[in-house]
This record gives sequence, structure tokens and C-alpha cells, in this order.
Amino acid sequence: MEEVLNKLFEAVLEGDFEGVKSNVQTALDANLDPTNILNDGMIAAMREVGNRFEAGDYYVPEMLIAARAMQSGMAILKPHLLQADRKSSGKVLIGTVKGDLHDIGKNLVALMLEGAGFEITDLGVDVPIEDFVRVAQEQKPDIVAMSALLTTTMPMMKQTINAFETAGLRDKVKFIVGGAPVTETYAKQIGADGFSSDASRAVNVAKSLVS
Ligand code: B1M
Repeated sequence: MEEVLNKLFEAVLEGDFEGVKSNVQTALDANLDPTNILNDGMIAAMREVGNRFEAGDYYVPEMLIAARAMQSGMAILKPHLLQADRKSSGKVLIGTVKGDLHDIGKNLVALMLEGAGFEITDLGVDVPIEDFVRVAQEQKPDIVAMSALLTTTMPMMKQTINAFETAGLRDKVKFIVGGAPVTETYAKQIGADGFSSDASRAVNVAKSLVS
């Protein structure tokens, strides 16, 4: 059991697409919990990629290839992570903030929320503040969910919340924020309604905000 997750971990680190796909499939065939496959095999590997980048052992191309390899595994894992809860829990508008291209965590949050019955509109990455505002005006979501992975892009979350205030929309939506450098304290400071450090907890936070 452990061995397949170790192989998956190594395959993500090496950006070995075929290795990632085959090890995800082997782990699923062995009835491993999809959440463990995700957390212990793939997210742990991305953390190690980050460590190697910080240490100067990996460069941007290696990060990118590892991210793409992880995404190839996610395509296989996705149906197994979706839960059976199908009644609509509410509408969520989600995106990675302006200037930020990281989308793996944001995609996971969207996936988990979708699995929990939320209707998702995903604006993608590098989302301009005006797009969050315009689409919120059009679609009237219950929740606006913002992801940021860079300390330099975190302030965009605050600016987006401010823009909702200016547009007279602030009291019509709840904001959830997250991403590796984001903390609960920061979320409170910028006036967000909810914070989560990971995708599964984001579901509980979202549910509590719409209930
Ligand atoms: Co970049 N990168 N990156 N990167 N990258 C980090 C974030 C970094 C921490 C690496 C490091 O130095 N250790 C560092 C940021 C430092 C900082 O600001 N403090 C960094 C840097 C510096 C950069 C560049 C500036 C590098 C450069 O060009 N010199 C550049 C910036 C580009 C840009 O965005 N403008 C850059 C580029 C890239 C790639 C494009 C190559 C690639 C992203 C590809 C992609 O996403 N499609 C990449 C990657 C892969 C990483 C690391 C290695 C992995 C990120 C990841 O996908 N993790 C990352 C290192 C790390 O995070 N330790 C790093 C797995 C993912 C599942 O976790 O996204 O944290 P995460 O999501 C989690 C939680 O955070 C949470 O749930 C998820 C799991 O359950 N969560 C939410 C996320 N969003 C949420 C929203 C919520 C709630 C929870 O509510 C709405």
C-alpha cells in the first residue's frame, strides 16, 4: 500500500506523467482512499517540489512539469473524489486572484465544493477584480471564493472585497479565502467571512456560511 504512494510521490516529483497515471490507477485498484492518494501521494510531492525550488534544486520548468504531471493524475482521481451529494447547496464563484497563475489548489477546492452540491463558476487564474464583480452581478453567487499562492498577490483579495463594497454587493455575498500563504488572521484582517487551509475544510466553511 505504502509502496504505491511512494512511487506516485516520486513520479510527481520527476514529472513522469505515465508513472503518475499508472500509480494513481494502481492505488485505486488496491482500494486506497482517494483522499489519501491525493494528500499523501500528490499534494505531499508538490510540497517537496516547493522545498526543492526554495533550496535552488528545482527551477520553474521542473515546478511546471510536476504540476502538469499531478494534473494528469487528478483527471483519473477526480470522479472518485466527487461525493454523491447532489442537492444544490448554493452558488460559488471561484478564481485565483489577479497576477497569480497557481490553480491546482483552487481546482481542488472547486472540485470538493462541486462534490458537496455547490454550483461552481470557475473564473480560472489571474482573474481581474472587475471580472469577479461583473460575474457576481450577473450570477448572484452565495459565495465568492478566492485563492492566492503568492505573498505578492494576497493583497488582491482585499482589493477584490473592497471593489464589492464599492459596487454595493458586499452584503450580498460571503467571501472565502485560502491558499498556502493565507492564514485565518489574514482572512479576518481583510474582512473575509471564511478561511480554510485545505479543500475539504473549505466545504465545511462554505456550508456553514450558506446555512
Ligand atoms: Co509557484 N510558488 N511560482 N509555481 N509554486 C509556490 C507557491 C512557492 C511557495 C514555491 C516556493 O518558493 N517554495 C513560491 C511562492 C513564495 C511566496 O510568495 N511566498 C512560488 C513562486 C515564487 C513562484 C514564481 C514567482 C516563480 C518564478 O517565476 N520565479 C511563479 C509565479 C507565477 C505566477 O503565479 N504569477 C511560480 C510559478 C509556478 C508554476 C506556474 C511553475 C507552478 C503552478 C502551476 C499550476 O498551478 N498550474 C508552480 C507551482 C507548482 C508551485 C508549488 C511548487 C506547488 C503549488 C501547488 O500546486 N501545490 C508551490 C510550493 C508550495 O505550495 N509549497 C509554489 C499543491 C496544491 C494542492 O496546494 O495550491 O497550496 P495549494 O492548495 C491547497 C491549500 O492552499 C488550499 O487547498 C489546497 C489543498 O487542499 N487552498 C485553498 C488553495 N486555495 C484555496 C482557496 C480556498 C480554500 C483553500 O478558499 C477559496
